[in-house]
Amino acid sequence: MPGGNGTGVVGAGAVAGKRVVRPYGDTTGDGMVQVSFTLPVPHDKRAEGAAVQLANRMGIDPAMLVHAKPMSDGFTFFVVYGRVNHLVDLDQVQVVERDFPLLGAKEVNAVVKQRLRRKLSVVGACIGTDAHTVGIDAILNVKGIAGEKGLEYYRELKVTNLGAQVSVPELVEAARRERADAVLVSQVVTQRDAHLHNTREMSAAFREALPAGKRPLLIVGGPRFDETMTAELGVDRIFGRGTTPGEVASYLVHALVTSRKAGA
Ligand code: B12
Repeated sequence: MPGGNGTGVVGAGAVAGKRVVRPYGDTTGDGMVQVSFTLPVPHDKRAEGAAVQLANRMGIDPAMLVHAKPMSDGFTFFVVYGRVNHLVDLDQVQVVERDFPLLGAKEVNAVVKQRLRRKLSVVGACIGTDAHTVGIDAILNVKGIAGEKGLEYYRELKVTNLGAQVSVPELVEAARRERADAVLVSQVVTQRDAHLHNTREMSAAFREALPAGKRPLLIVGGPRFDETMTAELGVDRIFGRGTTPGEVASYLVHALVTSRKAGA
């Protein structure tokens, strides 16, 4: 790693004993970052000045405008490079770490067969108006992703993939019909926080339709979710970009079989 000193303290300005980092651009700890954004203004000198002013207000000082390109009538795209003085204390960073073991397909099948003694039923869909099915298909369909086969490949999992633009009532109905142990929902479009609204609506509908203990495990995924928001969204787990089917299968086994009594 550039500038790493092996002690966990990286970059100039580090506070003794703390794992503190600042961005690296040309030299260790110089704090240099690059940001890009679009402003709703035609490309001219004033627009470039506005981009620099915005960057300054974001804490980038000095800010160098390195790229400006008209996007369409009345819009300009900018790239700005410059220094920030912010530090990041790695010990204060909150992320969701994987808290379950990663299992292979054979292990997943064996645990489900031996301990659940029936197939584990999974129902998946893209809800709302979202038609981005590539992500949920990557997790559910046999073709999978990143060299891993999807959940349909697992002999002891019964997968029902409802596809795109499924309404919440349709999803709840399918979950009942399939006696779903887990419901997997994908949300890719985040405009106006659609993914958050849709997820809250979905979890509320399941809470209303089924009593606690009869409710399936609720899992949502998509590239722009904050994995720490499970309680706020009323779901059991959130998976972000780069998720693989193996991680999801392992989590299902952990949450539904090994960490609780079968049938509970
Ligand atoms: C392909 C694509 C489309 C295709 C979708 C085809 C299909 N059948 O899916 C088409 C052309 C239909 C499309 C349409 C639109 N799209 Co589009 N699309 C994309 C694109 C290029 C790739 C998305 C993708 O397939 N990624 C690959 C998959 C494998 O990754 P993933 O979804 O992140 O999934 C992984 C993880 O997130 C996770 N995961 C995802 N879901 C789930 C669910 C569970 C349960 C779990 C466990 C894990 C999980 O696991 C997956 C595997 O690792 C993105 C841009 C981009 N590069 O990301 C834009 C993008 C998503 N689209 C966008 C937009 C705006 C649209 C449209 C609104 C455009 C328009 N004006 O018409 C429409 C909306 C259509 C609709 N009603 O939803 C925007 C969204 C912006 C935003 N803030 O929301 C993006 C980001 C492009 C952009 N930069 O503007 N799109």
